[in-house]
Amino acid sequence: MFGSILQKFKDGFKKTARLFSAIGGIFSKKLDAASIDELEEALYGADFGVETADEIMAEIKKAYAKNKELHGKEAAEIGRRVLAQVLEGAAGTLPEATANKPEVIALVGVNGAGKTTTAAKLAHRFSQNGKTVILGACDTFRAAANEQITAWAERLSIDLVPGRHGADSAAVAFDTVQAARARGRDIAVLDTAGRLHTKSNLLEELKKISRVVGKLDASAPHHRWLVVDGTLGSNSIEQARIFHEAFNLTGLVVTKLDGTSRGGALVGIWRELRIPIYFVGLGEKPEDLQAFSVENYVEAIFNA
Ligand SMILES: Nc1nc2c(ncn2[C@@H]2O[C@H](COP(=O)(O)OP(=O)(O)OP(=O)(O)O)[C@@H](O)[C@H]2O)c(=O)[nH]1
Ligand SMILES: [Mg+2]
Repeated sequence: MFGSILQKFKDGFKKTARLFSAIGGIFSKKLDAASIDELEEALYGADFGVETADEIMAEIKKAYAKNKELHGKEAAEIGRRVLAQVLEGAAGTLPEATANKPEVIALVGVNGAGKTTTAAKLAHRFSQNGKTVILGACDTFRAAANEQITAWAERLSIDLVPGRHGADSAAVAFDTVQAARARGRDIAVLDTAGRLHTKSNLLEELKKISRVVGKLDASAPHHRWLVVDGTLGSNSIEQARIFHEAFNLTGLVVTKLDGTSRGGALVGIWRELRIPIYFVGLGEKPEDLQAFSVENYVEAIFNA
């Protein structure tokens, strides 16, 4: 079980992992000054952020100064250890037994981040785990949004409260939570519209969704997760900052980590905002959503 998740992580992070193996197999031979430089460059290039890259390199250089025979494998081990320390506590976990009925999860983020895909993947995952789920098509902004999520819901046999282009997204959110209650569903996942995070009307719309859902259950939406494109580097930190300010985020889902050699930005977000990472997207298929695990992540990155 654990093995296959790790493999999926490794497969998903192929490009990130390849970044390290492509630079001359640093981890498979003795270190030297040149490979230390290469490693440093790779760490910066992968968007871990200067602080984290520096901390990793400082430890590796210290070990190398003490032992000029240091093997790449040992350097990878140091990398894993330092990165795991930086990410300590970063993995969010949902309790097995949900506290609220329904437990409301609102997904927010800029356009194209992967919200709709993630909503479908989450619904699929929860229902595979024996939970009853309902999806709310609260993106009433983009013309084809309702069709997109409806197609997912049909394909995965998930209950959906549809939206309509131009309708009030908060009303759809309200109807979804109400329907979840009436039908005794465990979890309601709200897909929302994406727009540039610099557009305040999006943030206002999200706040309204929150307020309106709060009329049914004062503590809802219980989870306010930012879906962020993991390939965007430091841009994603900026997005996280803005959404967090407006929406008091409780978690992150980092998507598209399968297609990037720069999968390190989540480290910077964690460092700055301390928002736990619940899931990572490692592809476009329903099952390509993995619970985030620090151990798996550092193992996939420092894939010696
Ligand atoms: N490779 C890969 N592609 C992904 C992943 N998650 C989403 N995508 C793709 O990213 C694109 C955008 O995904 P959507 O789910 O439509 O994004 P969105 O945030 O809902 O976009 P808007 O509704 O326009 O705001 C689609 O082509 C998805 O298939 C992932 O983890 N890996
Ligand atoms: Mg969408």
